[in-house]
Amino acid sequence: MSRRALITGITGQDGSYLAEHLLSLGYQVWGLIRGQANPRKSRISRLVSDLCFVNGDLLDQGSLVAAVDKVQPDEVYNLAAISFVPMSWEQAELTTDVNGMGVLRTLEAIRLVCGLDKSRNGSSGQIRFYQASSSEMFGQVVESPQHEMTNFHPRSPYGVAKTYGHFITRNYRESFDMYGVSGILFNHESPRRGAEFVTRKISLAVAQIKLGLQDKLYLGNLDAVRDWGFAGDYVRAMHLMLQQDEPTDYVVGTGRTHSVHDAVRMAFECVGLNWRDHVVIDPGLVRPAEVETLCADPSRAKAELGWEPSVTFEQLMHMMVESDLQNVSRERELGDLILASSW
Ligand code: NDP
Ligand code: GDR
Repeated sequence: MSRRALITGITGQDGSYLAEHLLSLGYQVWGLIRGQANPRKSRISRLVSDLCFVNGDLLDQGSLVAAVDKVQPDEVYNLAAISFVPMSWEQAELTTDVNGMGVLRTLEAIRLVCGLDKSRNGSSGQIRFYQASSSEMFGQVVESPQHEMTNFHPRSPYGVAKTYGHFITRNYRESFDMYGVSGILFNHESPRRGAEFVTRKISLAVAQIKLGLQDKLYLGNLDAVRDWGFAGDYVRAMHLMLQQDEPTDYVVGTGRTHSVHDAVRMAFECVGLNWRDHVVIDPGLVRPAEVETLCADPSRAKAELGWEPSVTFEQLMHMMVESDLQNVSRERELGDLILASSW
């Protein structure tokens, strides 16, 4: 019988890539869907006939118990979150509830369902749990590059809530002998990235500017430095983490850094334009507490999982600009332009 995976956050960037990856490995893939007519279900429309769906919300404990009980998964990937950092200052309580308490609720749902089902006794009957932890937990860095033992100093309500999710996953592993791991993933992007995040905001604006639909791109801190990779590579690491004999946490990133400034320059170069003619700094887009620089040390993931990234940052920006040129051209023909982010 094929293995069964339950993915929360399946309509997000990572959920869509992970679903594709697990389907390609022969898994039966279930996605947790919330709301009545989820608008983002279109992101996985090409997969809909291959997927199964179950209703649930990370804010609702009962719905999670019912979902886990119905699906009886071998593996649960908790990718659901409010994932845009600036939003977490505007809706701090909601962010804490979804990104922090939501992890606890998912762990409790697994514990309850496993506890009720006597056939799940022993490690072979365990439901394995993956938590989407984040490099934002490092925040104001005390050492570089950052590895699994680096101390956390989160700089946003998002980072603080993710840190709770990280530690409660570790605590359930230690307290109840659950198979739970956290992937501390650094920024990863793709043509499916939400339009608020800086790489996609840039690639979309470059396409609109190239096609004469926009002239200026407003950005915040161009000096911020990140370790950016390709989302398709990172979901492979998530799956590998759950296949290890012993559960432990892993840092996943490329070990290479670029600034927002580099991203802007590369994206405009892709279409033969000079970024200086179009980019405007908007102080309103600078964050209340910025994470200035992050760089991964993925040595453990490379050594123990055999994981390697396959896409360079240059290739990633190129891929995103090409994709948005096609998207914007198509939308222009349909008279239905993709809305630029106001963030
Ligand atoms: P997205 O923002 O693209 O997707 C977030 C998903 O969470 C959506 O499917 C959304 O569903 C779902 N969601 C939000 N609130 C709830 C809720 N209350 N109940 C159930 N589902 C909910 O994020 P990514 O795919 O980029 O990221 C996946 C995870 O990885 C997130 O947890 C993020 O914080 C974390 N992460 C991401 C990194 C990155 O660089 N991408 C790096 C490190 C960590 P809906 O369609 O209903 O809104
Ligand atoms: P981040 O990603 O906050 O690192 O979180 P984002 O792309 O939003 O910001 C990266 C850096 O770019 C700077 N920046 C801008 N960012 C945005 N969005 N818009 C701008 O106009 C702009 N100008 C400069 C930011 O200040 C920041 O320094 C992402 C999310 O996916 C999280 O969920 C995840 O946990 C982390 O990556 C790892």
